[in-house]
Amino acid sequence: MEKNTGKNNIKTNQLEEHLTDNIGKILTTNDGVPIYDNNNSLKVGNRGPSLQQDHIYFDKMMHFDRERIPERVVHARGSAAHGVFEMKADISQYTTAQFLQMGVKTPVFVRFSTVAGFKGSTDLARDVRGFSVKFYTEEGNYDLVGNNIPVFFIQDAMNFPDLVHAVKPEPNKEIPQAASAHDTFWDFISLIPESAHMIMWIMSDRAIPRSLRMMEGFGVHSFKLVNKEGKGTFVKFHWKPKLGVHGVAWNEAQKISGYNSDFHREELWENIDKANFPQWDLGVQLIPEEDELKYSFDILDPTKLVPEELVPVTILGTMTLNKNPENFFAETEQAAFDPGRLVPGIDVSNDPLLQGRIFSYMDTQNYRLGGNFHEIPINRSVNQKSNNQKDGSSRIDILKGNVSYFPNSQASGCPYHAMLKGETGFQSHQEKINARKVRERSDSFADHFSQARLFFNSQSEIEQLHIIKALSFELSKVKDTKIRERQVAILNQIDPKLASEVGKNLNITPPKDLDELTLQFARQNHPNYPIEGKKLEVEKSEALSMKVKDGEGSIATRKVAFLVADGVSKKSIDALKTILENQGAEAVLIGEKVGALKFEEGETTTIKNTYKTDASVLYDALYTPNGPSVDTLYNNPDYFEWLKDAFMHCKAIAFASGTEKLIEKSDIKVDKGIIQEKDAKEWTTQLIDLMKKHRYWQRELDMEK
Ligand code: HDE
Repeated sequence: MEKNTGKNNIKTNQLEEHLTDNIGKILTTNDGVPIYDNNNSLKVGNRGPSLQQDHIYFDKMMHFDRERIPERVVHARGSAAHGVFEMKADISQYTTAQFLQMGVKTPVFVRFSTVAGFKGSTDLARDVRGFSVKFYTEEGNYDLVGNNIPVFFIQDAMNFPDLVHAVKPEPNKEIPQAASAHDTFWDFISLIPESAHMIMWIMSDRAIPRSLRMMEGFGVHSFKLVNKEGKGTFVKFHWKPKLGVHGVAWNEAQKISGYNSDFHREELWENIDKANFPQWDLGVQLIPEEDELKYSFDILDPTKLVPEELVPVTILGTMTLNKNPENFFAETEQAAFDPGRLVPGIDVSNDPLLQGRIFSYMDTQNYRLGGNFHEIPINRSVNQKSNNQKDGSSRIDILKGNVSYFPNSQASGCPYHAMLKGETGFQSHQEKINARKVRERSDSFADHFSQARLFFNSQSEIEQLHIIKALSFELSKVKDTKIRERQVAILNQIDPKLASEVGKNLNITPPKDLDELTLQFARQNHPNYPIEGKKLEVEKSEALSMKVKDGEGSIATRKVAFLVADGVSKKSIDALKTILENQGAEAVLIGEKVGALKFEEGETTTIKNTYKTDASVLYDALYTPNGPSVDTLYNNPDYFEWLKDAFMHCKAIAFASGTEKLIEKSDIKVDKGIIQEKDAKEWTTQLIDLMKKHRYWQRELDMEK
């Protein structure tokens, strides 16, 4: 077998061999024939009909007519980047996987996505985010196709097409786009109580991330690591972002969708471009095979997580995204992820959702990209493939010789399989199974509410409030009152306070028991439903909350809007700008118009962003410097709109001395999130500390009272 050399080194990306540009080149047809005139089709006379013999026109137009491939049914909207994963721990006792050995650096391609929306939909939809990582390992490609939420809606792949049909735009009118707040979604969810845990996550701020760079990632299912003795260990994969986990406010998300529906995509691109390379630590929870049945939940059930208090996360290494794609279509659109792309040393568990995924992804890629999709540069393994396949649509590699079968003698028995020469290759974990063939669901999957409750109990006060508000928003948009009631009955099984708060907003008194229809559905899987679950080992789990602990957090890559107008004091700007920049944050001047801005001191600078082109929802904090600009801003209604939104979204808002009349005229109420230079010498430190906590959420709690 031809193997790549240079173990432990990042290999030349396969893409580079295929990169081209057109600088200095003549325009040609796809067959390389130079084109004389690229403006005019061939006609009979310069006003006459066009001719069918115009092969130059056909060459161009036929390609254009085929420039779209089917978009992914789910996860259609995505953005991606290249990077590297570096292993910094020794887990050789658990796995033989080459890329998981200490010190190995492996190139990766990572695609983030929303699930429900079409390819052109907004980034800020309330939705799960896909977090797919393709590791180009020396033993072939390994894909960890995960999400930013550690559990899933359903337990068996059989229900997946129905879940997706329910959340997608309703099929009669194709409305609403990229939204779960509609009847068919909640109809399905309210009949499937196993979705309760996932629903809590999706209604939390995890589903409206501040940035793709500020999300956790999870493999969701239990997988297996396999060592050289063939022993398996269950494993759950986690990605922990170095920038922390943060969300935006729901009202803010809706506004960002209007101001910049590419918000996440753009800021991922820009940060990589500016060398602010996002990083995640890869962590694992390892569960010995002997402990498979030890817990109150079934580790094969994808609607359950393993609390970190029970099995801590061990950090293995770090992934850095350091290069933007050169071409969206060739790379991001044609990237084919598949949880069945496994390498020796990693195997699947029997999670019925994962088992179903193994089929679906390959099938999808064959349909979307054709039977030789693995030859497309972004999908190629860095370990040369060598097998007997030669044919199929859009075949690129040309295999020499007359042999396309195994075993053969004509090609000296090549390619041979590993066992023939005692080499290593992929071997499935040899699990022993002795059971009947059935279409059934294990009763160990029947506890639908304990972990939903664990999640709710583990949230801070503001996070709980956001879940209540999100559920109230979504269910208010549902027109069928029966669906609303069915769902509130489910919420009541999770937590009576949650159900009564949501109920109040919907004018519903929470029903004590689950609805008959919900029970009917659950009993199809578990005839004795409801089944008393085992007591959960923990009542709270700190890792489930996004709350930033005191003394932690970072403001790196955060954007602070400096609200200015002609005459602003440069000194007042510089008082904060350098301090922010030293912490890795960015100061952006927002002016009344693009072009030159005059400072009080006489110099000028260039304004690129204005009160009208941007909005406060696109920034993490605001600052108003002083100078004669204050009088201009006093009469600018857009300025006050910026303040109002930032205040509503619980952002830190700072004011230089001499800007007090602006605060007085505004709608904002001075609280601990409003930082005034006149109040304290260390006002800049106060601002930074507040920004590290991401938001001054107490403001929202106070407004509720
Ligand atoms: Fe997927 N999923 N999925 N999914 N999924 C797809 O594959 C599917 C599930 C996830 O960036 C599709 O290439 C089934 C869980 C991500 O290109 C499709 C089931 C998790 C991506 C598909 C699930 C995911 C996909 C659509 C239930 C988290 C984006 C296009 C059995 C662990 C990959 C494609 C990318 C994409 C099927 C459930 C994550 C249709 C049948 C659970 C991140 O094949």
